[in-house]
Amino acid sequence: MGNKDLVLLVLIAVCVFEGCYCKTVTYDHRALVIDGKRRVLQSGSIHYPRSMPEVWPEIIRKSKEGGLDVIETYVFWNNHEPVRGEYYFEGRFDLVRFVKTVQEAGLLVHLRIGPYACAEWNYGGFPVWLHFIPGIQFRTTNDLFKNEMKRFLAKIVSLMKDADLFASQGGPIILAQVENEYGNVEWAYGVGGELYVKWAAETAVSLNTSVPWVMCQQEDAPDPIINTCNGFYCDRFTPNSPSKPKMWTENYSGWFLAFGNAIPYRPVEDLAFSVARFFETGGTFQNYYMYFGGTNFERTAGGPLVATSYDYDAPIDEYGFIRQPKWGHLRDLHKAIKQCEEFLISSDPTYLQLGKNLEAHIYYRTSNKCAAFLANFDSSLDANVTFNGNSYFLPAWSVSILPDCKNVIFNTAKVVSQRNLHGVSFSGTTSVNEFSLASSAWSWYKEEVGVSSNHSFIKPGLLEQINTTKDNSDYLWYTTSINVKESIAPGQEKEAFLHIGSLGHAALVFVNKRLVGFGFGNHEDASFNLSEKISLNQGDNTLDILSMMVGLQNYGPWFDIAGAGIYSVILADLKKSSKDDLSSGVWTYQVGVEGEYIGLDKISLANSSLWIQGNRLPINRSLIWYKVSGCR
Ligand SMILES: *[C@@H]1O[C@H](CO)[C@@H](O)[C@H](O)[C@H]1NC(C)=O
Ligand SMILES: *[C@@H]1O[C@H](CO)[C@@H](O)[C@H](O)[C@H]1NC(C)=O
Ligand SMILES: *[C@@H]1O[C@H](CO)[C@@H](O)[C@H](O)[C@H]1NC(C)=O
Ligand SMILES: *[C@@H]1O[C@H](CO)[C@@H](O)[C@H](O)[C@H]1NC(C)=O
Ligand SMILES: *[C@@H]1O[C@H](CO)[C@@H](O)[C@H](O)[C@H]1NC(C)=O
Ligand SMILES: *[C@@H]1O[C@H](CO)[C@@H](O)[C@H](O)[C@H]1NC(C)=O
Ligand SMILES: *[C@@H]1O[C@H](CO)[C@@H](O)[C@H](O)[C@H]1NC(C)=O
Ligand SMILES: CC(=O)N[C@H]1CO[C@H](CO)[C@@H](O)[C@@H]1O
Repeated sequence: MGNKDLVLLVLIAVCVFEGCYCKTVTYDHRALVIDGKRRVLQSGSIHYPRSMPEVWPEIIRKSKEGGLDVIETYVFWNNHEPVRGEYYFEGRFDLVRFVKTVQEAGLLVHLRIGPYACAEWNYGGFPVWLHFIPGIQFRTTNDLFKNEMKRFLAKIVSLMKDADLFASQGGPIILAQVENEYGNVEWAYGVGGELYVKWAAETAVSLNTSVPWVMCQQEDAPDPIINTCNGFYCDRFTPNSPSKPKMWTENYSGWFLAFGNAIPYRPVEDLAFSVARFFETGGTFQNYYMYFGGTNFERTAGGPLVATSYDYDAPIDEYGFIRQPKWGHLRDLHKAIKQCEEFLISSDPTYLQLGKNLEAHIYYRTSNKCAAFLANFDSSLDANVTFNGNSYFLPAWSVSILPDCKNVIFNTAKVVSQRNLHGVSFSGTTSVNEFSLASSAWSWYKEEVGVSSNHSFIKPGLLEQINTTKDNSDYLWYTTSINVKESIAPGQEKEAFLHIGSLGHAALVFVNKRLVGFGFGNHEDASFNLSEKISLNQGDNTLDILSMMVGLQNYGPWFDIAGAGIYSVILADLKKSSKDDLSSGVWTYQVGVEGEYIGLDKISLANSSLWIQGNRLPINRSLIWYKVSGCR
């Protein structure tokens, strides 16, 4: 009796002294190894600035109930350091609070520090001031860039260390990422790119986080960095060393929405199939991109033309509601895989061919105790297979999970999870989230066409848009005048063609303050040409072009210098077949539109009389701001 008390006392003392949650995180060829034990982990992406801190606990709780073990997030450099050396970690950008919220829910964290994020986020998460450091080249072996990147990596690592958030400190962070999908673009950076990968790996390791680092989509990730797979399917992926586990860091639950594209949808049967196949073929860590997508608030959406909704057809929808049957079917899948965990971590899978496009993978704990995955990867033919002396029906494109090599507890194609949770029937985008769109609810403000003398400046030639706006606004006015010298009979107009070339993303063209054209690119290629027949008066005519960006480009080789805005304006005379290149003429510019200078987007002006209200909304004029507020 007395002895037992003593033992208990000693144990408690050790816990208090060392911290009960101290964790070591390493890896071997099968899995991440946490406190000496291999783990099978389900992870999901939730980006903290895409929702409010007030709702983080609820979203994380729903993720845990959905069977996740790990929450993954990027870190968003541009918002954390809006001015060089001035850091911001408040509100939606309170990274420490987010990581602690995950910890309080009892989940783990994969922190993708980058600092390149991509993420359909403005400029891929790079601060725009970086672009204006003379001589800088992003994501290659350029000292100016490397110094800034290293400084930010170190800043985030020390922020996490100071709050005791790494696993070794008793915190939830078990994994960190440096760079992001660089392997997809490395070819464009030549030898500089290869050296940069080595440098990024060494720099990350030198920060001594005590957790493993990963590089996703990076075949040449140097040891000890784990190279991981991103994609719709990752079952055929193998890491670049037999000492590294097979990990999937971006499994697309759907896709992001871009203006002009269809609303993305990925059936849960296919998503579940891809996940089950991954664990069947040796995977032990998988992350849904996204598990909760949320909203691109303010001007955080990337470009070109990424929408403000980042719903992603994810298991938790943009508003934090569970999306069925996706959430429930995946929860059931996670439970089934969890039941196989002890088998999955005990051995490599044994492969068995069961027929054409039919196979089994078996995980043995002992010679007669096993778990099995049976797969039919034929996209249209159902099948019956015989396994272990029993017959099983396998629908096309499906995996069955047998935690005892005998009983099927889950098949990816059989969705039994309820269709909705609230007793409200809805499909796709949810009706519960709609608010009144009655025209009487709206108010508006009419924007003047063209520059105002208060904010304009004059320059020869056409200016590149990002260099000019420094991303302080999506809008740039390009204004010039066209002088028609020849005499035109009274009441007549001269007809001409206006050819405009733009790097993107959209433009409205006005001649003598009247709208004559609208051009736009798309998410894949933001550039476009616009040709319009226009009518001119004798003497001076005004030409006003409102060039618009929708998010700074966030992806692709050298995306940071792709540029935007108008680069060519040519006036072609219909009769004389002569051309007048206005590109090198004198232009008047204005960064931003009047409504932005007034502050129409500010909540403080929500009830201002600047906003006009009435039953008849102006619907056919060129430049109108509209405002509505509502509650669900
Ligand atoms: C934009 O500015 C950067 C940095 O000042 C410069 O290197 C680049 O050439 C400019 N690009 C254009 C298209 O003017
Ligand atoms: C690395 O960090 C751990 C704790 O996180 C600490 O114990 C160790 O001394 C550090 N090593 C170096 C070389 O800084
Ligand atoms: C599978 O077996 C069941 C029961 O014997 C039978 O009804 C079904 O037609 C078979 N399906 C296929 C695709 O062979
Ligand atoms: C322009 O400046 C004048 C004088 O300072 C001011 O009265 C006017 O409101 C300004 N207009 C805009 C659009 O800012
Ligand atoms: C626009 O026109 C130029 C010159 O004719 C051409 O080189 C370019 O490919 C065109 N761009 C698009 C997006 O059509
Ligand atoms: C605007 O008016 C509404 C309704 O009267 C009120 O609830 C809200 O607080 C006001 N907003 C501001 C910024 O004054
Ligand atoms: C908008 O204006 C154009 C040109 O003035 C006209 O052809 C069109 O019918 C109008 N549309 C609506 C919905 O009023
Ligand atoms: C690795 C991989 O499969 N990447 C795919 C991710 O999704 C995009 C969009 O469909 C594909 O183009 C990539 O090939």
